[in-house]
Amino acid sequence: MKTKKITAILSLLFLNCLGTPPLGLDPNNVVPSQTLINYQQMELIGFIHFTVNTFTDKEWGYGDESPEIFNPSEMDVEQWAKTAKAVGMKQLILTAKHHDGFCLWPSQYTEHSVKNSPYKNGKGDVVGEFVAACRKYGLKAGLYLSPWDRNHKDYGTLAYITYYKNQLEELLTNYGQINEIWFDGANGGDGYYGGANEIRKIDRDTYYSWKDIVTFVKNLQPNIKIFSDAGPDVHWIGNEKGFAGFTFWSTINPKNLTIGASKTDYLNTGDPEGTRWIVGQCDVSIRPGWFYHANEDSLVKTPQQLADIYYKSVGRNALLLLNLPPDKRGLIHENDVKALTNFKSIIDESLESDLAKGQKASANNYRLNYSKFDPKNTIDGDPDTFWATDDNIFPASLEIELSEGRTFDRVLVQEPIKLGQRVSEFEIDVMGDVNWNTIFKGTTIGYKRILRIPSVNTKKIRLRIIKANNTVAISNVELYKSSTREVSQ
Ligand code: FUL
Repeated sequence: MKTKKITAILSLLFLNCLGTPPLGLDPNNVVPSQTLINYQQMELIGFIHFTVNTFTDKEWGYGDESPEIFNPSEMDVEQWAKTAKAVGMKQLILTAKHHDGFCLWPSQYTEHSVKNSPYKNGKGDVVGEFVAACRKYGLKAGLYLSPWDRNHKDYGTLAYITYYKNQLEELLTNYGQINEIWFDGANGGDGYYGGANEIRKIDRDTYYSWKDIVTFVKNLQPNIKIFSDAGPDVHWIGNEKGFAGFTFWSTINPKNLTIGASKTDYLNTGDPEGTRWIVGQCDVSIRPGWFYHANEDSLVKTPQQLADIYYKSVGRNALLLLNLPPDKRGLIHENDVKALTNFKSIIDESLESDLAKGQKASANNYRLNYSKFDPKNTIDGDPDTFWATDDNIFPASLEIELSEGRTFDRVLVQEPIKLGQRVSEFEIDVMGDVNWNTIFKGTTIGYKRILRIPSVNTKKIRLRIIKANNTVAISNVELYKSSTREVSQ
């Protein structure tokens, strides 16, 4: 023990002499910006799909709809924000324009918009009302502007790109701060196109000049997060079921990505060799369709299904973007609200009381034996403090001893991602009568990993990190007993 202390003091002096920050731990080469860390911390966000499709009962409008049909009877944008807030969402993203080209704001560049609808006698601006409601309820606002436009006569030519940029400029200058812009990958095909009624194909790699559009957007809103299946800030998870891969890296290689044509498997797992930090986002609708259809009122996902999706997205180091499509009244339907309320109670009950907090934590090693890296930091409830080992300690083993035997079936683990994502293989053991039993074998952790394990009663649990791409650092370990209303997976 004495020698350990002396070594620690000598190392401290040595580091200080070198001028290295005392007791530092070097970050990985690829780390997220603070803006992306803040973004990831939102965890749960919502999507609002609402347009002419809501009134025509379609998923993809052809682009020939009359604006006259856009006529919500009890429109209440604040109900969307209140519903999102109540379930714990931190942001909403609205389809300002879907593939049909109909604009929910009175764009000066087209007649295909709310300004020619009966809604508020053409004086309405759903984007403006939406942004105001988000602000009022403390939510960030995001906008979806479909690159594909089945209404516009120039779609497929350069003139349309100018139109698209003009629309981006309207949206990103007239409504204050927009936290996210969503570029969908669906592109080109048949449409109205100003009456041409034909098929138009575009070259996904070159048509939009995405690089220019990204620069254009960032010039208008430097803090905005750009979503697409190629990032550059947030990327699609590769499916519309809301599931990130069992292994999921927040790092990825942009060279392997093309907006509208990235490989879905690659998006679903990320890339341990990735050269850029791009946050993963899992989009899924609470109903089978993205838009409201009365015949899907009985097909709203159950609270248990939503909880499963939550564990496979937020619980796998990604964000969950859950779609809540308003109906013809302009309201999120009662069935959806009910499912959301119950989903929230289930998650709250399941992750309510952390059995590890304030118990005893020890490790086979901690960096320089210095308190900044003490294993206790994993159970202090503070996500900014962490346990770290000396270099090249594998397995790194963290043990939590509970004051009495406790039953739990959820283990939440976090890495301090400001240092990068490191862990690629870990195991969870619990102490049986005499021996440790391995109850879970995992791969990645990242910002947050929530493991669903068979219910176990024990006094001791151990997290063993077997492989990582750098020195092990873990910020948080929490233990929970799930709600009886949750179906264990
Ligand atoms: C897809 C679109 O085609 C759907 O209509 C929906 O907007 C979904 C979120 O993205 O690619």
